[in-house]
Amino acid sequence: MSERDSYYASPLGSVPDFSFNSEVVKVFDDMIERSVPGYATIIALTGQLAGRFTRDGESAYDLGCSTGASLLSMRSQLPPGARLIGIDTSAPMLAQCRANLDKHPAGCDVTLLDADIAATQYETAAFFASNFTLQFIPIEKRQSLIERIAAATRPGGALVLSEKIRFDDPHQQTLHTEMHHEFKRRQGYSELEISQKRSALERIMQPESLDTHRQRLLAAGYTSCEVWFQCFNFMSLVAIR
Ligand code: GEK
Repeated sequence: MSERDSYYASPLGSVPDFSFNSEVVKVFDDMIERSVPGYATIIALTGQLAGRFTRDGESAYDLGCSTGASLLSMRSQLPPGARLIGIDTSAPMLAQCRANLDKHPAGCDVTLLDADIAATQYETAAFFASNFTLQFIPIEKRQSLIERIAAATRPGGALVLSEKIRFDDPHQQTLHTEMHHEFKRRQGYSELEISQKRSALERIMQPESLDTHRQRLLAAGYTSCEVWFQCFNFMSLVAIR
């Protein structure tokens, strides 16, 4: 577990765009746990889903692996001869991820790649996890990325896609945004921390609607997809190839 997050506790004047830098990495585990309702459940059950789809000798990917929470959960459920591949563009995230994996070395091999998930050639794999990463990819790149992931998912394999979402209905959008901010206040974040983090993410994180995600997954070649978890404006889908 990281240090307690107080990254946005002091007034910054003009708030720079959010970056996955070494200062954020120090507090990242606490930040995401106190910012995403249901995060611990999604991570634990990503492992359970990975275990169901991945057979001995097969590969599974974690896209945007950060400090390794999903990789550790997946590795605890995968057969010993499986192979895990974690990808991230942040070198400090990958260094912390390697350190966390080395603290709990039991289980299958894990390869970490310093790479852009939108520019990666994927090998055939049984399972892909993308937990809160697609939202940072420019919208115009998302369709072709999901198509390449779908093409690399073996028939019968799956993608777990977790994202912050927006709602087309303005009443629902307001309700879930306010419920999320209330969740953050109850996790100990101040109004200043909530508003500065929101400004920092505004330009670099673009949530889409559940319907947009669903249509993209089906158009890309997944045969079915269903929401298996949702809490306010955060959800996780499982798409089956
Ligand atoms: C978890 N999945 O703990 N290619 C690769 N990685 C990227 C890219 C990209 N183009 N853009 C951003 N990232 C994790 C949490 S965090 C979500 C994922 C959040 C990486 C970025 O460096 C960061 O580590 C991660 O995606 C997003 O379940 O902070 O809200």
